[in-house]
Amino acid sequence: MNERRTRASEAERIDLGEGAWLEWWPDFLAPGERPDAETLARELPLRADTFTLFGRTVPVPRLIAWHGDPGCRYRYSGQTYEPAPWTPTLARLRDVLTARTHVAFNGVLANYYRDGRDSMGWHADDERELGPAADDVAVASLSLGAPRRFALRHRKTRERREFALGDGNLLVMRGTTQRHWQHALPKTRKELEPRLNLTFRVVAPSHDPVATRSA
Ligand SMILES: O=C(O)CCC(=O)C(=O)O
Repeated sequence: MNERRTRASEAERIDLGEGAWLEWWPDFLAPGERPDAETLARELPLRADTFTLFGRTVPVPRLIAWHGDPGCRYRYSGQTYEPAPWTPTLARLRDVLTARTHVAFNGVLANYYRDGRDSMGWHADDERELGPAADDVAVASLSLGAPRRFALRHRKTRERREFALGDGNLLVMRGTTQRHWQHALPKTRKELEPRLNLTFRVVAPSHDPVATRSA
């Protein structure tokens, strides 16, 4: 990652009220800095998981890998993810993110969407172990590969915000966003190339984070 480059954009802060805000970096990674989504995906131990719905075993509609510092465990739908070590590319991206956002991320969830049928249901990343603070949970979502629509909705008012997340975009959810809003990556009928999304997080290493996301 070349820190000498002229940064293509700075963060735009989008205030959502109630202590929630977003940092939107449309060109967080300049074209020469972006790892190729497919090359990076091949380096990760992406796995196809299942979850149980009304007693049935259903495939999670995406592939997943969890990387992080030792002790940063992630538990999801009854499965515990021990962190795989940082790969050189993931570590480089983490360091760039930390330098620019001033948040010390220690884990990253990779979600690989093979095509438009892969998706993420409505959920909030509201596990109590996520930080850096209870009233400032930082989830930094870096997109690589095919563009996808990302939606946020307020839990009570149902107000919606949408973003077209493309290659090299960064959307950071901050403050109390996870408390008041949910987010999702809807399915689409469009013919799409794969997308790799990296959500960098701050996990308290001494706890077992318990995720509440839906598939
Ligand atoms: O792929 C995305 O943009 C969404 C990822 C997400 O919602 C999550 O990891 O919590």
